[in-house]
Amino acid sequence: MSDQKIHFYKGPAGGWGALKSVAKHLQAQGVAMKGAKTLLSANQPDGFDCPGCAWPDRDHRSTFEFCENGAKAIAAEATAHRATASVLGGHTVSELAEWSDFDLENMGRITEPLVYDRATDRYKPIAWDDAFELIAARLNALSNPNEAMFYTSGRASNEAAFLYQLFVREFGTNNFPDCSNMCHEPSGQGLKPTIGIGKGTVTLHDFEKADAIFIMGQNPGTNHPRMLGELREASKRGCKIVSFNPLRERGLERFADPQDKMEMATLGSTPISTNYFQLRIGGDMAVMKALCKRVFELDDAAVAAGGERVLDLGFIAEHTHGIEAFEASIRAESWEALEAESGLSQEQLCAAGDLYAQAKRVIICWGMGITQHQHSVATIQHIAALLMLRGNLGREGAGACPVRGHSNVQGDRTMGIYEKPPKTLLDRLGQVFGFEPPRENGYGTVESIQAMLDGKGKVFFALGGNFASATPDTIATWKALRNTDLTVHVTTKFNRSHTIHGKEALVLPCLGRTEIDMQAAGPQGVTVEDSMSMVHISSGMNAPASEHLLSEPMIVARLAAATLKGRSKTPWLWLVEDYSRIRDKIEEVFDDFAGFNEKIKVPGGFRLRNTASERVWNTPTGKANFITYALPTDTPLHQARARLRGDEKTVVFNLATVRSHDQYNTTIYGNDDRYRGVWGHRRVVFINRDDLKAIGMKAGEWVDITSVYSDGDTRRAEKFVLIEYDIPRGCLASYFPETNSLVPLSSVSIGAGTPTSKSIPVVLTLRTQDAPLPQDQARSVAGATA
Ligand SMILES: Nc1nc2c(c(=O)[nH]1)N[C@H]1C(S)=C(S)[C@@H](COP(=O)(O)OP(=O)(O)OC[C@H]3O[C@@H](n4cnc5c(=O)[nH]c(N)nc54)[C@H](O)[C@@H]3O)O[C@H]1N2
Ligand SMILES: Nc1nc2c(c(=O)[nH]1)N[C@H]1C(S)=C(S)[C@@H](COP(=O)(O)OP(=O)(O)OC[C@H]3O[C@@H](n4cnc5c(=O)[nH]c(N)nc54)[C@H](O)[C@@H]3O)O[C@H]1N2
Ligand SMILES: [Mo]
Repeated sequence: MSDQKIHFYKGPAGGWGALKSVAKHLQAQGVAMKGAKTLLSANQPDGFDCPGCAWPDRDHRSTFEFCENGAKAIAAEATAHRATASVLGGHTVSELAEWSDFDLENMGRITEPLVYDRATDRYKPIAWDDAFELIAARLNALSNPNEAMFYTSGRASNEAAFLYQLFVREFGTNNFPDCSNMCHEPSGQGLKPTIGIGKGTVTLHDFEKADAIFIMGQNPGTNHPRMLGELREASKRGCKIVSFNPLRERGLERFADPQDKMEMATLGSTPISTNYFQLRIGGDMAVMKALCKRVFELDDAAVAAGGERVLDLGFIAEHTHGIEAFEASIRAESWEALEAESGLSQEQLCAAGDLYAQAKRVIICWGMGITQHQHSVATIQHIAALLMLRGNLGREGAGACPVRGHSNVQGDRTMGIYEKPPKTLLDRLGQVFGFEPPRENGYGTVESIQAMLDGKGKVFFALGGNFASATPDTIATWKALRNTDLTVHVTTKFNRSHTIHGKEALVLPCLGRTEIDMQAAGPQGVTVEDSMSMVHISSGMNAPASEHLLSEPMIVARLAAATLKGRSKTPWLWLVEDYSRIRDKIEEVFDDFAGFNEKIKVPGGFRLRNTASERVWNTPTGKANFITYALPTDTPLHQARARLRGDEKTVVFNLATVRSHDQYNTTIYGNDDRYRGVWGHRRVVFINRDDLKAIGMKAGEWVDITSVYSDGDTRRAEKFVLIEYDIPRGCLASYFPETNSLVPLSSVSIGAGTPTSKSIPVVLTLRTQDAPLPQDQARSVAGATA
């Protein structure tokens, strides 16, 4: 307990704290020397793409762009620790299942393929050929290809993803649960019908030109640290940076660039946000509506005064559809309702609207604080609408910027990892590879879990990720996975999902991004697409963690060759001798990749065509569409509060599950959350001081969290310590994956199926048996001073 403490983090984001943290992580992974060299190759023209996040690289310049959390991700992969077959086989899987995520991960890189042995309850080595034959036999024995699910985590390269989707479709199904289903799916689903493309429209160049950058529901200081560099530059030249976040986040307040000698020497830093709006969790649609309402009001005033119009009438007339109905719906919303749902006052909302209207060029960025709610799709359509009102799309310095998570999650989708494939893609695949692709839509993530629960999903195959930990409704999901006949995980390290297995189970170790990928034609590079549609090559430079590892493209190719023997016309093993052959095929299927192998020779690669940024609208109307949607007043939170009204003692809170500074999704690097002032803890709940008083609890006391849904099941997460924090009343925050058990499978965003991990109605109950933390340690004043 002695190393567990809570105290205010006074420093800026970045700075010396970041450098110290990296040194610690490199040392812990035993990679201090090799690690330093490895870090210098991150995001370099001849180096590898950092597996940390999907934020683009600035010009691939020769200086190393320092990123603390990128460094941690790289150190985790380049670790000197090895989970050899004898290390893993030294424990039963039941024993390993009791270990923490941190301890599982910390065993290090897996060195050879493993198969679960039921008799001894242990993983033991298996030859690669035998592993592929086993999977092929089980897949081919299914009564229907749709009984198999093929998960992807967004680190898979374009080459691996392309082969994977081709294999799965030749096998006969579109069941592609994907991490994207839990992540930015609503961004794609929201933007596609609105602006005709399911991606963001901006590039880094636009960040240099914007007059205002709005950041909604995103914590770049932790999750996209290199973005802070752009924001810092913008802030220095007077660009307004307007944040909407229920929590005070250090990285959105101040940033010291570890590469700026002056800032480091003087302990100086640059303020990031010029304005910080602490809205209520789930209040973003109300905020977007309020900003639109303000724009209409300002425009009315301009008309009355005979001044310059606030609406961009030219853009609206030429490029959009549906303004009349949209305007009517916005004008009909009352300020009272918008205040109640956003948790911001009319004055604050109007001030934010004024900031928007005063800026000529505006970028709106968003992250998981926007996408993991019931009404995320509609919220994102309102973000697009707000941009459209002033022509902030397809023009320099302006646009939509959904900030993607995994380093190639956007590329995987581009390559066709999608459970609802467009007909054009299937037609093309069929032509190029000479087969008849399955035409019915497949399962996404939540649907796959349901299918496995219902006994309809019998084989679960994962290309990366940690499905058992990343998904909601933990008890149901684990039951689903255990209900299968076979689980297979392609992975770099041992994780929770490998302990929650089917009747048979395989763990197949692959090369990581940082490693040399040697094939028949020599060392191979792979390609990735970042958040801004830039595609470039990534080549590893470290010796592989073990001589038995295969690359992901090779694993997919050998599996396909074994499974589709005699049925497939695709030259699987020939394609992986030289990945430029795979890229030639990608080019044959996707027109936007014309000249692929040539284009990636240019340092920094090339940008995929982005129609919306050219003001070409691939929508049924041929225009950018204003989509109207009434302010929701019947969410699970409203329902829970209505149901428990009258019960004086029970307060229903809205809980958001977020990332700490020391984790990469389900990979836990450590137990500190430096910028939020938490040290040595993960089981914490951030709560407002006045709420603590109202429920008669104190900071440092321990609680259980129970979610309140109407399906009759009780979902509880136990033993969390209360931390006083600068967060609006009625709102709580806690870390994922510890709290995933609270979200039922049925609670998903409308139109995208994303689990609603950022708005969980919950109640807190005191645990009396746990000794409270000392008061002074549990009182966090983080943010309160800003
Ligand atoms: N180091 C590191 N980097 C990562 C990751 C990681 O785990 N670690 N994960 C990667 C992945 S896959 C992703 S998707 C991204 C995730 O990056 P982010 O989108 O930054 O993810 P989160 O930490 O989930 O939380 C986002 C923010 O939303 C705020 N928030 C919560 N609820 C609401 C709300 O209702 N409205 C608003 N406006 N804000 C809200 C939270 O306070 C938090 O600051 O990062 C990627 N990069
Ligand atoms: N409650 C709650 N749940 C969430 C979220 C949330 O905010 N709240 N966020 C959601 C989001 S945004 C996402 S993207 C998902 C993430 O879901 P996933 O992508 O499934 O999870 P990760 O933790 O990123 O996966 C980490 C694992 O990937 C494997 N791995 C690492 N590198 C490689 C590699 O190069 N190749 C292969 N084959 N494997 C590798 C390692 O085994 C590691 O343990 O979680 C979602 N779940
Ligand atoms: Mo994500």
